[in-house]
Amino acid sequence: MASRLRLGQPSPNPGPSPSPSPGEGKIEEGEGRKPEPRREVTDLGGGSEVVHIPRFMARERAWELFEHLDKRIPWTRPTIRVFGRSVVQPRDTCYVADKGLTDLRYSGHQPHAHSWDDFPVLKDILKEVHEALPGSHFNSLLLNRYKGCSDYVSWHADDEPLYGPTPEIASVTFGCEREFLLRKKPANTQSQAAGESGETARKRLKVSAPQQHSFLLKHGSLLVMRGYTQRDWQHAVPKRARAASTRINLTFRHVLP
Ligand SMILES: O=C(O)CCC(=O)C(=O)O
Repeated sequence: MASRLRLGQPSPNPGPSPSPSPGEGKIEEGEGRKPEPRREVTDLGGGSEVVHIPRFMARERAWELFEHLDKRIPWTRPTIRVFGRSVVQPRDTCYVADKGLTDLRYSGHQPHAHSWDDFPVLKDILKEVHEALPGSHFNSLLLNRYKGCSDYVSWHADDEPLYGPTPEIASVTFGCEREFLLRKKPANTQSQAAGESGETARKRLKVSAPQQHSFLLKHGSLLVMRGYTQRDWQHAVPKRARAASTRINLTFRHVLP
């Protein structure tokens, strides 16, 4: 199908503009502006927070973007190191970043940093994300493509030092909806370092199972992790038998200068 994407066109649903002052937030009928999409804020405690905007982007525009990204992004499926073994990463990926930033490296893999200038569409989406999240300044983007139910991302935190202690990570979903899980990092990391599993440590210490949250990330949604979420929590997109079609996910991040 030919892409009907009109580059540089403003979104029909551009999201909220910079923070309203007190009393300014209410949208009056007849003003000709669309109401801001609903935001669900989950306080995870301890200075960690998740903001979920299920209808961040209008459906039709999100499908146009899906088609475009699916075809035009130079997706690769790299080999990474997990627990000392080389494995093919269970999803496609691509990385885009400002010039001159510290290189990203994860699981023994250093992705090539493409230029934003090669992908005007990604610049448009970045602009919309910045408008929805006043004060944010994302300068890099990790894209993921899950080609079906067997593609996934396992439990991890984006706690690399290049993102700093309290990174804000904004994640936009296109296509097949998938479950996104968050679980509290095990309290006793020392016993794990000593070779004891989290489960064994929990039993020995009579600690209950970690707190967990689940979000259904739908087509056109935005999910933001903030504060100490990367320090104190892990996240995952598990395999799901019913998630048969492709999902594309864009995670915008700020690499420290
Ligand atoms: O696909 C997602 O929603 C999450 C991706 C993710 O966890 C990551 O890129 O670190």
